[in-house]
Amino acid sequence: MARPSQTAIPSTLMRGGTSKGPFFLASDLPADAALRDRVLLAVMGSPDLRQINGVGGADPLTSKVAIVSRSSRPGIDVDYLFAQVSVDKALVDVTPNCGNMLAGVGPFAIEQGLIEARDPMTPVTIYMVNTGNIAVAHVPTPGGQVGYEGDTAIAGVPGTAAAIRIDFRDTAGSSCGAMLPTGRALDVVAGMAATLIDNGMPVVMLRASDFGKSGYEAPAELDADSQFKSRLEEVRLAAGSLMKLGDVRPKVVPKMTLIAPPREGGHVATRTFIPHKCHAAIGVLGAVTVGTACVLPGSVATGIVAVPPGNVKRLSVEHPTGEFSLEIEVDQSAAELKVVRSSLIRTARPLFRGHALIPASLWEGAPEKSAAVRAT
Ligand code: NQM
Repeated sequence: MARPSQTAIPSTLMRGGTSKGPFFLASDLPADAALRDRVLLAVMGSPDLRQINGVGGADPLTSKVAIVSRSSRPGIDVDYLFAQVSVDKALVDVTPNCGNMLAGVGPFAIEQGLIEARDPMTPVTIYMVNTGNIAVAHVPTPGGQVGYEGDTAIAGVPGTAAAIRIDFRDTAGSSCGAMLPTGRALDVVAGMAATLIDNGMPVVMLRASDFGKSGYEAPAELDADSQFKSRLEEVRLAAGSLMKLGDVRPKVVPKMTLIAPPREGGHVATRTFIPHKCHAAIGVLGAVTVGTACVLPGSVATGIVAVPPGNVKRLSVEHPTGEFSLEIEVDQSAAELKVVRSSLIRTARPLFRGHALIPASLWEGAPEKSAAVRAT
């Protein structure tokens, strides 16, 4: 019998928040990380600006992959590994997390039978393998089935859907080892005043006005300014080593956020680079980290953000397509501000269920499943 020319890997294409990409069970992918990355590049069609030979959407926000498995860690339901697949380079970066794809993890895990749904809501405790942090997603499961429909709108996604509340408890220093990797709320990096911070996502927060920008420009306008972009990259590379991230040239962290005074009734206006392209909105953990920097005494946000009083701070982070609401609970009893919890709302939806196909010459499939899942 002729050998199949394509290997079929079970997958669900999902929208998670304002991102989209294939979700896989870890057991359906190669265990070896280097081979797994080659398989993911083939699935997405990278490297290629149009990702024409794969299912990637030719944008960093739609060139993402979630890999999920049942967890063996005490108190944890599932493990979630996020992979950012570069569009135009043969690179897969598992350094950062993605809080948008995270919104799809609970529904996917329930529908794959990794956890049993309760009625009317199932809390799913997720270990985020990239950073070693834990999130609890509250998935609506009326009648024991994932309910996707609802009346919650999130900026950047048309229409409404069921709300998934996500709580983070221990995200400080997720990739940098400490919330403030330099020990300071304010640094000068390559000549620019900056707050280097990591509360779930390494972020370099800068004042838009210091770059001669208003901070309200359209993403395309900022992306087209090559002089500004190379200056931003200069700051990013210098910040990377200060943030204990090493040589960040091949990495998608730290993200770069320009801030300006709010002008839509929120607390701060943002333009975020992830890290080379301006985000249409803002990432989830990116927003949590920017929000944390905003409430941090002495940060670059001083004089720009009016910090709400009390320990539970509700913040609205303005971005190019709307705003991102979050709640940050802080403990201000010690000399250094401590974040106790961050919460936010996302929505998610499965878009397509089936198999992702890759050339069998690259990988012949998981051995115990190969007969069942290979396509001809
Ligand atoms: O910050 C984009 C996104 C993200 C990541 C990025 C994210 C997060 O919007 O948690 O969600 O920062 O590359 O999906």
